[in-house]
Amino acid sequence: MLTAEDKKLIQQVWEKVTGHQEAFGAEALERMFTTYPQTKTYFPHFDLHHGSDQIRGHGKKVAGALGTAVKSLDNLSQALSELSNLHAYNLRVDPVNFKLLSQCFQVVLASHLGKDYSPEVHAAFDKFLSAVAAVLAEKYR
Ligand code: HNI
Repeated sequence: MLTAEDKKLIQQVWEKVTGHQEAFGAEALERMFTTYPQTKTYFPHFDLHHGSDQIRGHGKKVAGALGTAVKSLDNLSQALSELSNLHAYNLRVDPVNFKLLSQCFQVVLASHLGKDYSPEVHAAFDKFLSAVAAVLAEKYR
């Protein structure tokens, strides 16, 4: 459950991401593919070389969806419903992978935002990403 304070911190940190969605999203994906190579199996149709158009394009989509989620903190299930259907019924991404991408996204934030990614912000953003992952996985059964 996100507290009012969590929500405030999440919205504040997202303001700092604005303008870097594509770069941050792509870096998170590249970190995931490098650190957890098994995740590459979901993207056999992608050029996974550093900085490829597909990685950048997909990074922008993923970060865009997170931005939508930030705007809908009080009704995440509704806001991400289509995406939840897609991941559960079409893509069939094993939910363990959501944690991996979440972790990589947090490393991106920590390395770019430095001091602004304080322990309190980290804790709030971690809760947020867990909530997003829970919604993306809720249609699996
Ligand atoms: Ni995910 C497509 C958002 C986690 C594999 N994913 C999308 C799209 C968005 C998105 C947005 C594009 C939908 C569209 O085109 O309509 N994905 C998210 C978010 C998370 C996430 C917000 C978690 C925070 N996805 C993951 C994970 C994997 C994953 C962890 C696998 C390791 N996603 C995919 C694949 C596609 C995808 C595969 C289709 C890509 C394509 O373009 O073919």
